[in-house]
Amino acid sequence: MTDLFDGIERGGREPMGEGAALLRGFALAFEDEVLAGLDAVVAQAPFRHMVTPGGYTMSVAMTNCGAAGWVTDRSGYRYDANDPLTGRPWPEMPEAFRTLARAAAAEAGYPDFTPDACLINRYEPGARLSLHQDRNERDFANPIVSVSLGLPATFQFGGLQRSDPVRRYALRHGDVAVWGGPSRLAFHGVTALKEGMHPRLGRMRINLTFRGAL
Ligand code: MD3
Ligand code: FE
Repeated sequence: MTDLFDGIERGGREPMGEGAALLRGFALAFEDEVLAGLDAVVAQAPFRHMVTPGGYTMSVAMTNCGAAGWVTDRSGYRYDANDPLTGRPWPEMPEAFRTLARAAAAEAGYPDFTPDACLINRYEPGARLSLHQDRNERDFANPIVSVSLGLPATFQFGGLQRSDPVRRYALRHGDVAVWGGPSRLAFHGVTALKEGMHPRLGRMRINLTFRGAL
């Protein structure tokens, strides 16, 4: 960790919690390759609104790439090697995705991160993700790397109990957050996306979350 300076680390790094770091604009250097990779993935595995075990259809549309993908349906949450829509393996993780995730993790102090799953979330205005923990992965020693693209969102970051107070952060196009150590199991969520138009992505926000799931 670099020195703290008025709560903001040098080099555009902001500490969020122990083991977590927000790398402002880190993905901008990879922008064209990442957007091309996104198009390739979505052509093979389209965005869809999954259903929670409780029977609610999620407002966030999702797809995946990599060896495993996160899915939910009436039977529960899990990682699956196959896309339930097609019955075929999820698309391969684009090289630019893997390179970006590894570079961000290393920058945040996790030099050996090799993601095997990338969950891709698409938010249109009004879509939200309520407060939750990510605990379907086998080994919580791996960090999670999150890349924000398109419209800005308000990210809520709490503690290890749902009732803990949350802090809010604006996540903008190109921001990358890395969550490891004690932050790995923190409750977090995204408030309803505001209306807007992004020059590259239009009326949406895309979030890539890279995980070591297997
Ligand atoms: C903190 N996605 O996919 S990214 C998710 O913006 C998810 O789409 C949000 O929460 C999004 O599960 C937030 C930031 C994030 C992702 C995973 C975390 C923060 C995290 C896991 C542990 C702690
Ligand atoms: Fe999450």
